Amino acid sequence: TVVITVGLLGNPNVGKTSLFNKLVGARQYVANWPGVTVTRIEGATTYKDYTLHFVDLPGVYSLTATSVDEKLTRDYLLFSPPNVTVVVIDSMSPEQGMFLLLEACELGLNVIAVFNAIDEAKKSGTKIDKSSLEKFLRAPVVLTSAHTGEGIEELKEKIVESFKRTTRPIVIDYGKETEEIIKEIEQCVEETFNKRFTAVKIIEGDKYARAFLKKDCPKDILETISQEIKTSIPLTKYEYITNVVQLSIQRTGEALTVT
Ligand code: GDP
Ligand code: K
Ligand code: MG
Repeated sequence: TVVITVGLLGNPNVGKTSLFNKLVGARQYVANWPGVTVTRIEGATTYKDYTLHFVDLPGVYSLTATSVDEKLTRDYLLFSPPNVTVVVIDSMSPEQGMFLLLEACELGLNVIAVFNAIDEAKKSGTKIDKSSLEKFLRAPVVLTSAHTGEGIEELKEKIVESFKRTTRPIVIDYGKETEEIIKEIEQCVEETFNKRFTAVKIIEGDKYARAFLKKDCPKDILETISQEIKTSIPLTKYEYITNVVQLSIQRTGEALTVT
């Protein structure tokens, strides 16, 4: 059969492992990430003519690598990208997860957005407009519950569909001044998976991304990056997300009081 590799990406505590267990059942095993003692959990399930091979990735908040866990997840996505990346988002507080989703789309990964804990969202009166989210995020959206099993079969189907489709990175416009610096830095970056993504990460202060700067680039190039430019990048992403949430997710007063 054809094997489709699937990475489960998401913030900590959003239900990645619960979904993973629901998807693969007992067909799972534990390995280690190369060179470190962090466990790596993998497992497989059969769907139609395909074997879906899942990797439960360490939880992260962004694709900027500042810790070992973050670097493991990020390097896996950069250097051995899965065929499909499922970004798991908490339906009850989706903003932080959508931030990660947007970064995965910028990197150019083949992404599916999963809004999990839909059982809780329904109970609290939160209404999620799936087709509106799909329009703004330009990725398939599946609403799931790892507790009730809702959406699990649909997710498998969407994984196969995504596998058959090619994707292109989302390009966010960071504004004139920031875009000029991104272009300058891009000139100084070695040929990578996605030079623009690397340049953006360098501007954001990612020390691992800086390793991709060419040896002959002007020494003072990093000094031209002001704090304002640096912080404008995540701010622009959050502005975009706030707008999408406002247009696609309706939270009742009751939902807002849930902690
Ligand atoms: P991970 O850190 O992303 O792997 O998250 P876990 O799978 O460990 O889940 C974190 C917590 O959320 C656990 O207490 C789960 O029982 C709970 N949880 C996960 N998925 C769901 C869901 O779909 N609905 C509800 N109500 N709770 C969930
Ligand atoms: K939770
Ligand atoms: Mg987990």
